[in-house]
Amino acid sequence: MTTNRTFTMIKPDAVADGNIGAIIAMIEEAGFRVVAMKKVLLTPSLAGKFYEVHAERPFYNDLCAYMSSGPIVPMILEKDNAVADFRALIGATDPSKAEEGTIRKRFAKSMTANAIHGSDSDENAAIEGSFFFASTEQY
Ligand code: IDP
Ligand code: MG
Repeated sequence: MTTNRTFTMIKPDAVADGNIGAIIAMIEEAGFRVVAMKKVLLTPSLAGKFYEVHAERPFYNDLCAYMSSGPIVPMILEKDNAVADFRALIGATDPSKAEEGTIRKRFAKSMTANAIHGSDSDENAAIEGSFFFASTEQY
């Protein structure tokens, strides 16, 4: 099943660098509507819970430390074909491989500090959105 929603977080490096506005401008210019948004500071334990699927990966501890190192901006976004179109907009995980015109090409600093998250499936978009937002039906 295809839904028209995805979930994203502007990560600590991009927030600290003052790039919230520029990134949201790219997201809106690409045709996404911001359904829900806030700014939060995760504890390492909450970051670990969010990235639990990566718990066995060698970069997991660094990822949890980084994702709790400063505030992030989680958002639920809406657009036709949202999950796939948003993955295309953010670009490759490794910024050295991110395509021209993508958010990570412009803002990511490293494989870990790569500026932004994008859900990889409709199922995960729903799970990740409900991690941060109680209910978005009314938006
Ligand atoms: P994605 O964010 O492009 O979906 P995932 O493989 O789901 O990439 O990894 C989640 C996050 O973990 C990445 O965005 C990045 O911050 C970090 N990460 C992934 N692979 C590596 C790695 O090899 N070294 C360091 N950090 C990594
Ligand atoms: Mg992922």
